[in-house]
Amino acid sequence: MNEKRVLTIQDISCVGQCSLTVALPIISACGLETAILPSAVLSNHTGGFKSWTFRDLTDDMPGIEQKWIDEGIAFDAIYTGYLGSARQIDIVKHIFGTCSKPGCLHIVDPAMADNGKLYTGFDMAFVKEMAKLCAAADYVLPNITEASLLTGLEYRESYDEEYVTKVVESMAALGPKTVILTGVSYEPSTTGVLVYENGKQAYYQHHRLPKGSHGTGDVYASAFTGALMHGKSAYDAARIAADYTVKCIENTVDDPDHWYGVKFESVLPSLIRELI
Ligand code: PXL
Repeated sequence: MNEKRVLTIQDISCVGQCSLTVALPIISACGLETAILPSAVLSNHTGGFKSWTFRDLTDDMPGIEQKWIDEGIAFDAIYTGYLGSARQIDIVKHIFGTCSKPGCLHIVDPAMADNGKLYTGFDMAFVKEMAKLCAAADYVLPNITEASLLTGLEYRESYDEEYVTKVVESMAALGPKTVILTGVSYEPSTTGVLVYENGKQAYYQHHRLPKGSHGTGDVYASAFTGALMHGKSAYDAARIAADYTVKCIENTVDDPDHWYGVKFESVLPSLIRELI
């Protein structure tokens, strides 16, 4: 009766273990009804493949939204990831207004950049629009590259706590209730997430594997959403999602052919045990 219904809006990269092919199975495995709104369809993601097809679904979104309004369909949480166009962001904000149940949680992963660079296909006009979506969110989950772009702060590869504090405070000043800054690493063997809420910071540090992996931001945000919808605090959800993401990477690093994503499927039981 009381099962929660989550909507996730992001692209379908048909191959590559990211965005919807990660979010739908992970959130469903957390025992939550999961609806999807694809923002675009790509043959494969843009991070390391030679080329890809890209079908922008912006024009389909208002019609889908209208059907849901007509049917009285609304959600307990809306989680957004990679969006296909700057124009789409306005539509997503509109969906926040029309398809949210009272108390609906709005979780925005501004998936658009990493390692100091925007992903292929994005520009500063998109970043400007994404900052507006972050303002409408309860929870935002940027990495340091995304947060620096969104706030106009200088991007730094190495940094101290003072810089990170400036980053989370500037993100919070955009308007979201809670900031979860991912990939905060002060030394090579560890990394972590910083949760900033009500003016207070809490850092969860964990083991850092030597190899970065594609799609881990999506795995992280999906597990975070699943945990949050089980009533976990932002900090506990951030910790559970971090532990799960580390397990996914550990499960993948020994397989050099599996460079395009992480093998999240076979370690799902560890996430489910934390929640159910
Ligand atoms: O995981 C982020 C992501 C999502 N969707 C597409 C991507 C990427 C990262 O490169 O290319 C299409």
